[in-house]
Amino acid sequence: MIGAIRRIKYFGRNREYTLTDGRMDFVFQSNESYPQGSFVSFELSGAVPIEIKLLAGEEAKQAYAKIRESVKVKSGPNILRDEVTEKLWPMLERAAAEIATAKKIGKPVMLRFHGDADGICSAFAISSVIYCKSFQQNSAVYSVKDALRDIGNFGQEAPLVLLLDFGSNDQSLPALELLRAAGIDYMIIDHHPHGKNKDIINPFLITEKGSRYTAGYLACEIAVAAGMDLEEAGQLAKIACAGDKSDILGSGEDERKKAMVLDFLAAHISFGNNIEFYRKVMKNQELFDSILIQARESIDEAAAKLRIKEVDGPVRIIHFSLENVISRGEWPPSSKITTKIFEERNGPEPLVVLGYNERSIIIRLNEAAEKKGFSANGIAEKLKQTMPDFIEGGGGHIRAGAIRARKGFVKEVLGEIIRMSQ
Ligand SMILES: [Mn+2]
Repeated sequence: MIGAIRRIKYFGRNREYTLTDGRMDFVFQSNESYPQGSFVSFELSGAVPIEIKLLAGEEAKQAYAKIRESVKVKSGPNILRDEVTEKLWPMLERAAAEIATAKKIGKPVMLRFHGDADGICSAFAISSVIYCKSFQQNSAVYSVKDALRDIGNFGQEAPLVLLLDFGSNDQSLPALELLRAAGIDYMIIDHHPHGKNKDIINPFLITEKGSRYTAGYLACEIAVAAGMDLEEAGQLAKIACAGDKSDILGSGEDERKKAMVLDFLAAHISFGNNIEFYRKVMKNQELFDSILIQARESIDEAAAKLRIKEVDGPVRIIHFSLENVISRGEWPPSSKITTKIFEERNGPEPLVVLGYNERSIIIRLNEAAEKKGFSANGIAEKLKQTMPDFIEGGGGHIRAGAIRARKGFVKEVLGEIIRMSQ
């Protein structure tokens, strides 16, 4: 027969193994070493092994496929049904089946989640259906260094590595190739524009407006299919969407507060296995409230220090340097301060708000400006064409986006945006 080693208990030098063939469990004892999550062909007489053989390569793959067939997941999508999520569903369902299978066979799972509210919600969702090790990732790239660490962390066991809310870009490819070479499966659940890699779970494979379907939302759909409570997942997905300013689930003030607290925590705790701490904070009302107050106060304080300039025209432009009020990677981030000023100044007249630091310009604009034909991603695209030497990247949505300029050229780019808007 064929099965997977799903659990190991140690008794002195002896071990008790639990095997599953997908339908039934078998228990046997042995002092031989079989890694958790590995596949074996076996013959038992009661609890006594007659023959156990570790399977590798093609045989292991077949054994995996056979067990996966026996795994059932809930059909969906359950949290949000629209044209995009219907098309995404086969991908999400496959992901749920992989996770449910990993759980069934005791395959170790490792999460790397992006260090913001959306990334944290993704990790909350997945870790609610399967035990995982989890690490916060503050870079948008899965680096060779990360991959080597992950390969090193699991000796004989081949884990499933999940990258949440990052990793679709081409810069992550060399590291992913290393994982493959080491026989480690990975899954990328992301909603950032992707490069050559199509072996990802990413709404950009379906639509150009993919970023609205945040990683946290996707992870919640997957988790529901793999057994997470639907109501709980629906709430979590709303926080993820609030964090990334997506309106697909109609997130409200309560979710925005929670997202703000998660963003604040992630900015202060740079990386490590802190998902349980984040969970604790969310359940401790007193701690939560005081963090929320601090998070908001520090944004207000930073906003009060700005020297704001205005340019009147068909759209009013408000711009300010963030350089003296932020420090890179720390709270409050440029985006939150710019949003704060935008919210203070927003009204019925067309308005574009530009907050800039050394390398980037954050853009926020209102509905009236949108009606006049302005869009943050449109401005970014235009600049990429008109001043390619000055621009490193940029994009976003209609009403919110950012542009990365080459060092020393931010002022020129800012000037060009103002000219464009006159
Ligand atoms: Mn995100």
